Amino acid sequence: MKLTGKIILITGASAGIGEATALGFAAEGARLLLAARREDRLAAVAEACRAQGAEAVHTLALDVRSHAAVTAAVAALPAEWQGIDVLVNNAGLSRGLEKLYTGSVSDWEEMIDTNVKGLLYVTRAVVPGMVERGRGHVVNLGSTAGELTYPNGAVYCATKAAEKALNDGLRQDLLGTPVRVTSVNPGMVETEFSRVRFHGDEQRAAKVYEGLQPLTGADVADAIVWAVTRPAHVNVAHVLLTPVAQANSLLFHRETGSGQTGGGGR
Ligand code: NDP
Ligand code: 8X3
Repeated sequence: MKLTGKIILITGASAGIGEATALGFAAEGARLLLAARREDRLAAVAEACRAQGAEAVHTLALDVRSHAAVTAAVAALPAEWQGIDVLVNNAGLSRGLEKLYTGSVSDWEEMIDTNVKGLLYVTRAVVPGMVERGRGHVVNLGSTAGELTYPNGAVYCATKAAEKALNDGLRQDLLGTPVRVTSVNPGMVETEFSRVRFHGDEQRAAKVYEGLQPLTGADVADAIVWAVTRPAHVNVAHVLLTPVAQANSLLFHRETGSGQTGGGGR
């Protein structure tokens, strides 16, 4: 599928995987709707996307945790931006790495509100239009964390297990329409993810990637653009990609030692 002129909405486009995905689609000549909370960062990504070849870019300052804000933002899109062809549900985060029985309730709420409810709100606002127009593709960001729970990460893992269920359910519910649904499930990707998880503790974040070569946002963006550019009759259901030094969400090989288990180093 060619992407020239296609409208792609990416949530969480101000950093990391979302930013790289925006640049990946920009290089294909798409029209980009970039959403996140940090407007200054969105403006910089928009500029880079224009330079990369995007046909047009429109930014949306949006907190996906607010159902009212999501609904209003999608309804208020200028007419020329209403016909969204591809939705990338990428906005998400982890907070904390703690035992479930002593974890922070506000961290849990932030993860569930963003990763599960935010994904639902944006999907609910955008997908009916795709069905009406008879075209569309939803790409959801899952994770190795949704396939196998790791110690101290149960709530984040649960949000990604929910993403897997929602991805599969949406694909079933859209059967009989031409709208496609894909889950892209990366292992460790070095972005702002761990800094956010550890509430800005840079040293702790850097330790997560010590001794192995993690994925980059661009590696994940490649998989997303690939899934979206398959012929219209092909639905890529799941893509699982990890660094070579990661077997699953529990098992890594770090150059400083042999294989580690138990989520060590996160
Ligand atoms: P980053 O922290 O680098 O980027 C997260 C993006 O999400 C930012 O653009 C942030 O923008 C946005 N975001 C967070 N909360 C909200 C919100 N309430 N409303 C709108 N936007 C929001 O992390 P990644 O790029 O690594 O993560 C992107 C997705 O990939 C997440 O769903 C994550 O779970 C998933 N993932 C990440 C992996 C990794 O190892 N990094 C591996 C597997 C999956 P802003 O703060 O400006 O709102
Ligand atoms: C992010 C990957 O393993 O750091 O989903 O949780 S992990």
